[in-house]
Amino acid sequence: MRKIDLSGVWRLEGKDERGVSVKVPIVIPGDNYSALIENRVIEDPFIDKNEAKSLWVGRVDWLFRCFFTLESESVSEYFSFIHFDSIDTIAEVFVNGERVVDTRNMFVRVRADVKRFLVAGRNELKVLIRSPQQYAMQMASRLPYSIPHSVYPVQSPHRNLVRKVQSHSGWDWAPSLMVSGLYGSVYLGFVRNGRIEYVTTELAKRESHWELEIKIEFYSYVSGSISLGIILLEPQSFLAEGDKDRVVVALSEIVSVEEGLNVFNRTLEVKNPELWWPVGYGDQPLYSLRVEVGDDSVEKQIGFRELELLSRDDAWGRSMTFVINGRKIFAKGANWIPVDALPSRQTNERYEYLINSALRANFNMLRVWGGGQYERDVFYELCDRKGLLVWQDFMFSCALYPSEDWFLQNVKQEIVHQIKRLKDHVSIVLWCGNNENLGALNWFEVSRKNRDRYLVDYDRLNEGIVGRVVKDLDPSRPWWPSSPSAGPGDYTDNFHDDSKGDMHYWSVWHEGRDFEAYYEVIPRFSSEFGFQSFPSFQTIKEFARVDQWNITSPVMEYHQRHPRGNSIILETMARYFRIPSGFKEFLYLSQVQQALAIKTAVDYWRAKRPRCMGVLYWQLNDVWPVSSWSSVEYGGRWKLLHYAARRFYSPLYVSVFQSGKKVVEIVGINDTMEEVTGRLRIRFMDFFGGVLYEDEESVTLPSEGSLLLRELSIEALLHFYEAKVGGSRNDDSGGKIEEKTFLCVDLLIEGGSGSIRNHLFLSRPKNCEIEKSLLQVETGPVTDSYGNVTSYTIKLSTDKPAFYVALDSGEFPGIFSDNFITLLPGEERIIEFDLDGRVFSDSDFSTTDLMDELTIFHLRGSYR
Ligand code: BMA
Repeated sequence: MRKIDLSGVWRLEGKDERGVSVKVPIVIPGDNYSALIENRVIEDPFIDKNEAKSLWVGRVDWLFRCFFTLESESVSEYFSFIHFDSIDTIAEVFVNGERVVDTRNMFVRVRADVKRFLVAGRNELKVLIRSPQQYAMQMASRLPYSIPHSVYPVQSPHRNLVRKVQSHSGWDWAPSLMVSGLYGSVYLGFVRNGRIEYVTTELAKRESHWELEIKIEFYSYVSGSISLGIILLEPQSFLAEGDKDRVVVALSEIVSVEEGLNVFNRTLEVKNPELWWPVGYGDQPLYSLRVEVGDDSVEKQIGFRELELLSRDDAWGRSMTFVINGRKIFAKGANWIPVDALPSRQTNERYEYLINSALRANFNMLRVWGGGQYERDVFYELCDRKGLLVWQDFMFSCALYPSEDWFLQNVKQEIVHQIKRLKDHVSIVLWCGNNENLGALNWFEVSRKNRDRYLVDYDRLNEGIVGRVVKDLDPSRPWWPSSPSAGPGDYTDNFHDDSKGDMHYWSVWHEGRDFEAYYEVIPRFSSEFGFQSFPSFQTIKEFARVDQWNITSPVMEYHQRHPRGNSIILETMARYFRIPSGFKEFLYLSQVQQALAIKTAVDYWRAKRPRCMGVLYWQLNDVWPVSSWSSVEYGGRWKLLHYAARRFYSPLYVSVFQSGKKVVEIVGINDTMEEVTGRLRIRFMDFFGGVLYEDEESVTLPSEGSLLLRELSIEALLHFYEAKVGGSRNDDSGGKIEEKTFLCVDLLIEGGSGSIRNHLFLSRPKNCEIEKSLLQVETGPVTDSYGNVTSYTIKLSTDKPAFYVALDSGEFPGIFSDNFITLLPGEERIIEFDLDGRVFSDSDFSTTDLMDELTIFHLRGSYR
């Protein structure tokens, strides 16, 4: 197929709310907000309170216009069509003034024949995009009864009536930016006979081979015969350098086609393919499939793997376990929201960075959450290549939705398109109907009063359209009705049920319960739970001026979209910690608190494997600079939670917790496929660094399981203290023993493959009489063979135990090899600072620069 790529600089035209006309250049693919910022019509909405001044952009219509030139041959000798990956959202497309096609859904692909509208020479293309907010209001006024949705501090109304990213309208972590735009590719296609609409595959394992069923949908402009070719190639990674592509199977034939849509089904036999595995379990071989029909072709990457969602009655209720190639996978990861509130800023580099960050923190799964977007191709390609499993929601969230025909028919096109587009991505392991819509039936007065009516609406959409299309088009992939839910056929609200299905356990955040409340539930699969923190000082500096550097300042509160967010952070801090002495310490401690909350849950739930088989916290990333539940800030800085996640998600891990009883449990966790031996070192210490009790023993961690290694009674620990230090447990010289001591547990893996440390306070940190410590820091550069500085080492030591030691590289973006550390006297920690993949020559950046920018926080240093 010949393509004329229409991306590049277009014109954007509109009128602001006062009727003043705006005409600016816009880069396509891209969105109107980004063009208006670029051309200084509006100020960057991520800074200060500028968002409020830009809301008019979503209330007016916008015209996207470009010109292109065609040779007469293209016009006369080919059939031609226009293609848009995504038009956001309510739009009409015109070629040379003639209306070509309409669309009302940014999640469908738009293709339309244009041959009769094109001329040789200069042509004009216009896309008129209506105000999404006005459209939503108009549709709302036509509804027979109200259909509510969750509402956040800055909110565009009736977002549930527009098929656009739901969080564009504002969320409890997102600004309200009702963007319009054209995303992905925009091109004109020229073909001699017809175009391939979709190529999709189904894999089936037979006794001696695999069957690869290929379905080709070909839209033909003519009737006659045409060539059809299919070729499957070995994964690139299997080829030695210089090898030619190795053909696994190929076929080529002449087929006859009728004008209109033609469907061809072909089955290839593949003997002993190399299996695709999630990260940590094996490799990710991808076979290339190429299909050619006439002069059009499609190429995709195929992975061979078996997939099952084990949902079986058992002693605890009903399981929810992903099984891949026969292996039960403990899923670890987080929820994924869009990379940026402004689509123009969703660059491939940022996808790659975030996915690498997930992998570096030992994730094996991401949940593409239903209030965001079906992700861009690059996302799924990276997940396929790197072995990151994807839980894929359909894009409905925290709302009730209409079940009228105009809406259902629109949604149906979307679901059909997205399944055909995505189903061959081997990383996707689940289709999930929506986020929290089942639960939302209980959120609104109207639906509580008339649950029947709204439940019928819910079911018509969710099972009648979404679920049915999944079962028709992708029968071998598991269908999960909603997150959370107890599973197919169950319409109960699963928020508080840990016996079956997936669970969103929000009691610690939304209900203000203690972190220990996590010990009250053992979800079968925890798909959401979270705790907020502030972003780093560096990120705050990018949106708030110096007079706003206070957590209750107007700008700081503006960049917090949970109505009680900052209060919850503060109130929790007062329960667990001593109030920090300054603004930066506040930010630091909020991140410690967040990491501790999530770690409490993960330490416990991982220890409960196989009852619990998945943990995905809320949320990996941010769409703008904001105080939120993310572990990676807008801009890419890792919060302390992300460093904590790297440790608490590591395949070999030691959990330490006191779940209510007067006993500390030490549990070894091994997610790998091999038994592992190591040494367990337990130290019961005081805050001067004195060891009150010490024990070291060999341990064996069985593969793919968890094992209780030791139980230590608090009573016994108190005796050790009394025996060593003297005095009684309630002496009047100052507090209880629990407030003067802590436990430090190290798991040293045999064969030098590292160690894991965990520590436990026996009382809340604010009660602990932690001694002031003096931390020593030395830095030095690490160079590559060309003398370029690629990273830095930071040597840390202390004279007294130091907790939650956190390095902050200030202006320099980068990732530390370790952070959020428990440091004991007498030991030295060498930490590498990786400049985020960038190579700096000595002149750009030096040890002194790093020393100047480096700040070290630790718990005792955060208060006087
Ligand atoms: C969950 C999510 C989001 C929300 C988050 C924090 O329920 O599904 O809707 O942002 O809680 O409140």
